[in-house]
Amino acid sequence: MTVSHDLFVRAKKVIPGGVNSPVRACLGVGAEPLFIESAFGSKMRSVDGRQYIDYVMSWGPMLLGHAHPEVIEAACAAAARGSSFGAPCEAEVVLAEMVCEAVPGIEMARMVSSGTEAAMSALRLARAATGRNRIVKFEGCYHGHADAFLASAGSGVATLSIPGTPGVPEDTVRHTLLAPFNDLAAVGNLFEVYEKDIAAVFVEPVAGNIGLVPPAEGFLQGLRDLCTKHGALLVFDEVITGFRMAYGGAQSVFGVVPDLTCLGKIIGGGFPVGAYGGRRSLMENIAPEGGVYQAGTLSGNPVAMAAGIATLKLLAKADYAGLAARTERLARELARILEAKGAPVVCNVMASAFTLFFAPAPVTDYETAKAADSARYASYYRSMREAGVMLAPSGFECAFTSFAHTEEDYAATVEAARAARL
Ligand code: KE4
Repeated sequence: MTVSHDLFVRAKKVIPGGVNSPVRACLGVGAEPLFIESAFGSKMRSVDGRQYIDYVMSWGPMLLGHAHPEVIEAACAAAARGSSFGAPCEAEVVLAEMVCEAVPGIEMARMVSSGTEAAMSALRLARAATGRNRIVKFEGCYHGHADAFLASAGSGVATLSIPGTPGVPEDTVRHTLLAPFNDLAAVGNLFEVYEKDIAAVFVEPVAGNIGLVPPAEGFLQGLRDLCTKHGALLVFDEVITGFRMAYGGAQSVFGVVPDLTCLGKIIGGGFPVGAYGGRRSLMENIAPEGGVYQAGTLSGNPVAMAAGIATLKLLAKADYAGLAARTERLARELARILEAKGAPVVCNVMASAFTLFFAPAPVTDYETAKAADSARYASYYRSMREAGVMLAPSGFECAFTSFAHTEEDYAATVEAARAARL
C-alpha cells in the first residue's frame, strides 16, 4: 500500500472520516484522499512523492499559487515577531484598508478566521440592523456551516426549509427561506408573502458551490432592487469570488453593490482569514461600537494578516484578464475533448474558475446541476488524478486556475483529458 493510504487508516482512528473537512474525503468520486506533503506554485506533491497539477488550489485561496515566496516570507517574518497578540496590530489596519479600498460595498470591515464566521456574523448583523428574522438563500449555495444556512428545500412548499443536517433544530431554519438560484420571480414571491420579515437575501454572486454558475442577466440587479424596495439587506457571499472574479470581487464586475459582503480564502493567502464588511452605518452596529456581539481570539491574527497583505499587494497589479483568457481556453478545450468521447458536457467558466458538468442541458441552478452524471464525473476525476491532475473531488465544486499555472500545465492537463475514461 501507499504512505497516503497508511496515513488515511491512522487518520480515521482519530479524526472523523479521517479528514478535517468532509469534501476532502473524496467520498463522491470513489477514491481515497491523497495526503499532501508540500505544494509550490501550481503543483502539489503527495506523501508518496507523486506530483500533481492542482486545480483545487485549497478550494480557492491560492490564486497566486501555492507557497508564493513573497507571501511565505511575509508570514515567516510576522511569525518571528510573535504569532498572536490578543491586541490590535498595524497589519490588521493595513489589510482592512486594502479591503475597503478594493471592494465597492465595503467602507468598514471586521476580520474573522473563516468564511463561516464571516457569513454567520453578517447574518446576525443583518437581523439586528433590520429587526427582522427571516433570510433568503439559494438552493445549492453554501455560506459555511452556521446552523441557519444548513437548510434544504422544505416539504412541498419549496420556499420553507427543513434542516439539511442532524443537529440543526427545525426552529433554527424556520426563518430560512429558499429559492432557486437565478430565479428572481421566486424571490419576488417570497417578499410578497414575507415582506416585512425578511432581514436579508444571501447570495453567492457567482455560484461556486453548485459548481460554477454565473448569474443570469439582471439577476443580481433584480435582487438589489427587491431588497431596496422591501427594506431588506443584500448580502454578497464573496468568499470564493472576492479578489478572484476581479480585484474588486464580483460586485465590481457586475456593478451591483450589496449592503454587506462576506470574504475569506484569498484575503488570507492560505492562512485562516475571513471578513465581513459594508457601509459604515451598518458596521457601526458591531461591538464594541454597537451592540451586536461578535468576537474571535485569533481574529486579525498578525501572521494571517501579513500573508493577506502580501497576497493583495501582488493581486492589485496582476493581469486578471490574461488569466481569465487562459482559463477560458483551457475549460473550452477540455469540454471539447470530453464531448468527443460521447459525453454531454456543459462548460461554465468565469475568470479563473470553471466547472465541467456532464449534464444534458445548460446548468443555471442546483436542479439542472443535479441532472449531471455524477458517476461520469467520478470516473473523470479518477482518470485525471491517475494522470497527475488534481480536480475537485465533487462535481458541485469549481476548478480553480492561478497565476502560477503555466502553458505546460495546461498542455499536460489537456493530454490527461484525452486519455481520460468516462
Ligand atoms: P470556510 O468556513 O470554509 O472558510 O468558508 C465557508 C464558505 C462560505 N462561503 C462560500 C461561498 C464558500 O465557498 C465557503 C467554503 N467553500 C468550501 C468549498 N466550496 C470550502 C471547502 C471545505 O468545506 O472544505
